[in-house]
Amino acid sequence: TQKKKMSLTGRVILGMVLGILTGFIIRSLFSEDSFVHEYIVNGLFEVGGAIFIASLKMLVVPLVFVSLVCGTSTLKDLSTLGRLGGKTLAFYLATTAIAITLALVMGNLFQPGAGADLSAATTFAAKEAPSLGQVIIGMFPTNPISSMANGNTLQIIVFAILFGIAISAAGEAGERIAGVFADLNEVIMKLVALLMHVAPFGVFFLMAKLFTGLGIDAIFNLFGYFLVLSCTLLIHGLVVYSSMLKIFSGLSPKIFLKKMEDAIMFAFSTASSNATIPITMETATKRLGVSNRIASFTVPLGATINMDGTAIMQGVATAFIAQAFNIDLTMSDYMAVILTATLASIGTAGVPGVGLIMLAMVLNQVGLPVEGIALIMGVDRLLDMIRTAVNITGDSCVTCIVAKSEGELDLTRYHNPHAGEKEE
Ligand code: DAS
Repeated sequence: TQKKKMSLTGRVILGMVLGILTGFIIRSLFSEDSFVHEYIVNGLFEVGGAIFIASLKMLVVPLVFVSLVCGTSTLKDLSTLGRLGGKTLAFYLATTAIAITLALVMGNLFQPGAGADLSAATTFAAKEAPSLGQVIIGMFPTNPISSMANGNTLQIIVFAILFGIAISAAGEAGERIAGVFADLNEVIMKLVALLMHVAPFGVFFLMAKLFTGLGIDAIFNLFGYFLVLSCTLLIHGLVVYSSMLKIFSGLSPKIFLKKMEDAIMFAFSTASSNATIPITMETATKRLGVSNRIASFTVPLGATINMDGTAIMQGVATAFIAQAFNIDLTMSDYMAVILTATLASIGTAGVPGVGLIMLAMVLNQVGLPVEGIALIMGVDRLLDMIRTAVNITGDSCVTCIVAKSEGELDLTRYHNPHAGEKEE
């Protein structure tokens, strides 16, 4: 699967490059009213791209509901794990909110999308974004089925968290339902994986259509996006987590990052937090000395609901797309983005590419053109690998902090550089 995964990465990048080249060739060789523009660009490319975007959006509702119910239903009987659950959730939400705020600051500081002015490239009319008060009130569903029918993901997230908690408190009946949701989760992640296989074609159509209408400068803005996003991910992964470890647990960040190497490489190459769970668990217990009771709760929960790297992508991408389409976001828009992206990153299951699916919801929430996703699709696979490594590093960092605060971290093992190596 390792080779296949890399070839998928290669195929997505190939789709992007061929799409851009095709767009430039058509733009320079054929006039607007030619047959090629009429039937290929506004026909095949438009339809192909629209179908791909629609299939991304199609997954948001089932993916968010099922993966989140799974994540929260792992909270076994709440009373004993109340303190543990509260602490873990508080740290996960705090690190994600820090991540998205950092991303918005960097996105506005370096303005990667400024000057791209792609508003000409699409007819998308930005919706009037709701005020923060409306966003918070609007988070609570009056009818969860209509929330799903209307794709109101914030309401689905709130309902899924409550439903998951009820499952964990419902004894045997809850256990049976939790099993059903675990199987559903498997199936839906398979659906995401299948969709990722057509991503190269979808990216080709989207980029070809987009770059038929655009000049070369839009590409330079893409590099700006890539640079700002990867720098923000590195700052968060290295600086924020190290300071948190130091402040909240007094543990050495150097030892932590050294021992996290394998898990980080695995997350990077698979671009999947879920696939990395066994490695993250192994690292947390055998190498960092966290008790199994803590790690078995915080790691799977983190892989499902703690996505700092993804939230960072959503913050930078939102700023980039707003700049590229010349749409000014107000302060309450940014607050809505922080709230939505923090909650959306909760609903992102840990499989390749789902962060992008959630981005569609964040963009919708603030009335930005979802078509803007086409701009960043091509480089997303690479960035997905980096942000997934950040995601699992955040999960392990909070795992160590919570374990230390519960007196369930074996310090001798933590400081032993060879702990966990080739243990039988
Ligand atoms: N690749 C996802 C993960 O496994 C995150 C994302 O798609 O943003 O964490």
